[in-house]
Amino acid sequence: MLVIAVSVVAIGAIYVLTEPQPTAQIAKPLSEETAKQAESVRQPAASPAKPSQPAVAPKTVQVEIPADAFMAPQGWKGEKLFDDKFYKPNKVEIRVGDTVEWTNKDLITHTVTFTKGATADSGPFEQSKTWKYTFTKAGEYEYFCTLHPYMAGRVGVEQ
Ligand SMILES: [Cu+2]
Repeated sequence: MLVIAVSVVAIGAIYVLTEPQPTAQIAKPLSEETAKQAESVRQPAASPAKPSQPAVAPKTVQVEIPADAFMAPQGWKGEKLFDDKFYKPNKVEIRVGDTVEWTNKDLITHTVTFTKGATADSGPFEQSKTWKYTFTKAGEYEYFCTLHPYMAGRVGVEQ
């Protein structure tokens, strides 16, 4: 009697262990089919977008306001001077979505104030402080320092 009871329990245990297997086997081909479908949906959408918009991660470009940038050039007649002495590099070429970060390495406070392409204005920022701006539209940008109006720089933004 005990032997029969043990074997009934054992058979029951085997049945419980083996019972879920058919379900797992049915599930596997289904998920493969779903993966194939997802792939075929993904492919046509990805290929037309590729040639016109290469995936380039947005970057941040550094521009420095060098030491002694505040010094007015001799014989200055009031014009804007696009020169590495003031903003270095003086012309930056970037893409839409990129950011330019200016760092003031001069002893004196300066500004980055746009006169063309944007209306952004850093306001005065001190030595070793930074200011950054993200360009969301293509175009030619110009900026200067309101405190030292000979200081000028450019940013070219491509699509
Ligand atoms: Cu300045």
